[in-house]
Amino acid sequence: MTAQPTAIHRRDYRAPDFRIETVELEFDLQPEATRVKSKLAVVPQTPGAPLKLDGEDLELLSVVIDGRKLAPADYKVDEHGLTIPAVPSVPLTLEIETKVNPKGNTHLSGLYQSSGVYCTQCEAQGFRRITYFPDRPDVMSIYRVTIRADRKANPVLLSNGNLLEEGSLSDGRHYAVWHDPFPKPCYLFALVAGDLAVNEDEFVTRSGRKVALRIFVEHGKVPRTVYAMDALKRSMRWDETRFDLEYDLDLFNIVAVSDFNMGAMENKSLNVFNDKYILADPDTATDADYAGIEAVVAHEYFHNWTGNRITCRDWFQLSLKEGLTVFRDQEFTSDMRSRPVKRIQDVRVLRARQFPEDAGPLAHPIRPDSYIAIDNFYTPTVYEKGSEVIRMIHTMLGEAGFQKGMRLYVERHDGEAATCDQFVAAMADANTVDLSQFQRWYSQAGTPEVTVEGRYDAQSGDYELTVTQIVPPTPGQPDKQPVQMPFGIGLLDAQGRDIALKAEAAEMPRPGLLNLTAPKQTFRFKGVPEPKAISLNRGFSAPVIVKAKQPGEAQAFLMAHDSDAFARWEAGQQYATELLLARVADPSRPFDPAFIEAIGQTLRDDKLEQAFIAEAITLPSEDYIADRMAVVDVDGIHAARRALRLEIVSKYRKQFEETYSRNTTPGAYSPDAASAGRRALKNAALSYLSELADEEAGLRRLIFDQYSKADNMTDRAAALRLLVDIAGEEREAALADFYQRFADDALVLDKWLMLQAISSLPDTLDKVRSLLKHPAFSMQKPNKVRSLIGAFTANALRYHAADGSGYAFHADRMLELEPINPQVAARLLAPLGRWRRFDAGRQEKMKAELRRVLAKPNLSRDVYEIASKSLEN
Ligand code: 0A1
Ligand code: ZN
Repeated sequence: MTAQPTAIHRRDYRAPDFRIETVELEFDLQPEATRVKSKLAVVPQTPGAPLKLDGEDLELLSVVIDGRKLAPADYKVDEHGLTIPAVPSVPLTLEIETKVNPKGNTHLSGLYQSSGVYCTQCEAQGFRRITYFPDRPDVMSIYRVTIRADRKANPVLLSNGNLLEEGSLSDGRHYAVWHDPFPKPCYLFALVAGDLAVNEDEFVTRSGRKVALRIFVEHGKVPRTVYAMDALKRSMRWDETRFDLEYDLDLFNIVAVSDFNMGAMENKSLNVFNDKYILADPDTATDADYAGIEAVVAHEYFHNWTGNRITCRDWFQLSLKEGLTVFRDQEFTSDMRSRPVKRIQDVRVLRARQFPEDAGPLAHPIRPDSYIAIDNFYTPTVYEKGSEVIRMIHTMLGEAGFQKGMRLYVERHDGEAATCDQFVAAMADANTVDLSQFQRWYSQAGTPEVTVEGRYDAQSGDYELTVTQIVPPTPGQPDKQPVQMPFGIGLLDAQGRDIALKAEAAEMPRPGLLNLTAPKQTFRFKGVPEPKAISLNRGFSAPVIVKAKQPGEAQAFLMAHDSDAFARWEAGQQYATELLLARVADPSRPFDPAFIEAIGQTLRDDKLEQAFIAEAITLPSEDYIADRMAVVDVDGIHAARRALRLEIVSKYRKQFEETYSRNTTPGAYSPDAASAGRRALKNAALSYLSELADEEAGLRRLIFDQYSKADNMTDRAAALRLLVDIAGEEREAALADFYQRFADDALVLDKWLMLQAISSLPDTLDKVRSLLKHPAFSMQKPNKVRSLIGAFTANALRYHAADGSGYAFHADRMLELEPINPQVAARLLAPLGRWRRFDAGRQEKMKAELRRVLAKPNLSRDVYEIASKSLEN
């Protein structure tokens, strides 16, 4: 039995004992035996401290200090690294040679090959899989990198910074030398070598710097990089105008690869992307894919300032760069597209991914206190809740105040490795405000619950609002303190207009924005007309769960009249949730006609944008309903949601048909937001109509026709999404056709795998099982694993089959994947940890599978952490 992995604690942070001023790397690339020479200018900071370097899966060839080769007795090597006990306490030169195997590297961390292309992934701790080094983000160095490789197989040789030199070598090899003038932590190092095609463009910064832009992809894929290039240029301009941040080098490179553990990576001037977030054309990418590309290209570009120029002191500060950069990419999308629709979509994602995490065994604050494997903390909490926390600061300070804070943050910390506290301090100092209570958002996990009660006194005309908050206990944090939050509200009069509200500035710093700080607060609004309805958490100003009782009538009124678009959507979601929960509890209970009526009104309202209507008529997901139940009733939820959809479509069939044809506009596909909104609405209408398709051959034909005649992937995939739930010849014909059409397009086949895995049909697990053997699937490729196995675990109805077959299948696959790619296995294991939410029978089965995973000998730190915490908490 190997020792159990131990946790690293935030409180144990100590400044590094050694600085590394410069790093000179030389790579002699060979698929299975790459030699890496590293020459470090080491400056000791703590006299007498041993020199400890991280290293993993390396073959050490030699160690030289100041020109003297060390004997094996002079150092110690184990599976975690290299220690040199006695080093001079003056600056020294350390030279290390190692050998690595890129081709055999299935972890996709460090230096690996993806379809024959050499590439690296060093965040968070991949650099130690390339050479021995103090692998921590507060060690920042200037890098000079020489790459030597076979010219024919690898005409393109890239690393960070500027190209200094290139030329030929003997034996058909060539070389390139790169130099990055900006000091950086080793997690931002990158190297790419291979045979790639390129899309070249140019951007002129506002101060006149010409930047060469290049996107490298597989041969034949250049036409699919047009949208990504456009998104990159818009991102660069936007960061100048909105954040006053300009690009700082003469070139910016992006490389897209097919095998990648995450979405993309912000390595300095050499971003590496998962193909999924670069490649798009109308035939192969959906509107959602285009939006994802725009957001991720922007996100990685924005990291150049928030992440690279100012990086993290230690990995506990991850949200310093990620929460802030997500906030920035969300704002970018909001400025490019529809702000309310973007907000709705972000809140959907937060509720679908982050709220469950915050309510489960893996709950952690946006700045965690401990971890076993840092790779497990690239979470919805650190990213999406992290962004919500930044957004609250933005809401409280306003755009001008927030930008003042950003300027001070950059002025103070450019070129440094900073902390979350320092970010908040810059915001507070620049605006002379006290954010000390607000900082609890960084240390407390759990989603706060805010309860609101209103009372109107007809005599005095006073409206009294009592607001209480509790932050629920989470693993390791039984007692919580109240947090400060900006809470948007509005009272609507009988005509649906906002009633003007006055209160003290400390209570309501801006009209309609309450400053919540205490467990219980009462706000009084004097001399107002009796409100017809109250609008709460407008704009989703705080990432909380709101509990308020309003009659269905008031909710329907908000659905029709709220001046805040987000709250208008939210009223419909909350109303639907109540009705669905009641229906699950009592399957004979009818749905409120007022809700159905309000949906009809929304559908008819031609002042609303199409994308908004599509969101507003889409019922909350099965998972969202499940999160509101003490014990999840998977089948009951599925049945209730279908029943409500059926009732809606039965009443408004004609309107849905009209909506469908009105928004089916001929003409060339364009990915812009307005066109995408029309397609979203049309496909939402088709989705409602599909509820009748089991019975009506005509509707099945309509869906099949959309599938087969579509001139773009959005419409084709939307139709296929509906067909996979409808047993019959159309389903089989469409799936077969889709495979035929896209048999040699890996990215598109991911959709084919995913759609079969999320089907609600009873034989889904059997299908998924047989797809494991299909040539379109591979356990070595994260995109494939996520599309088939990850998607299946998100299929609540089939994954949670009462006999436990879904759980056993899941655990089996994770045990297979774990030795190949522990990072991805750990991420995909999380659904088993939700066992507390289910009935006793399912609980036992889920726990048994977790125990089976945990019992595997030599389990990776990554999987060990998720499995053990899932069982303990
Ligand atoms: N920093 C990247 C995400 C990323 C994180 C970890 C990775 O490997 C374990 C790869 C990428 C981002 O935020 O885009
Ligand atoms: Zn990021």
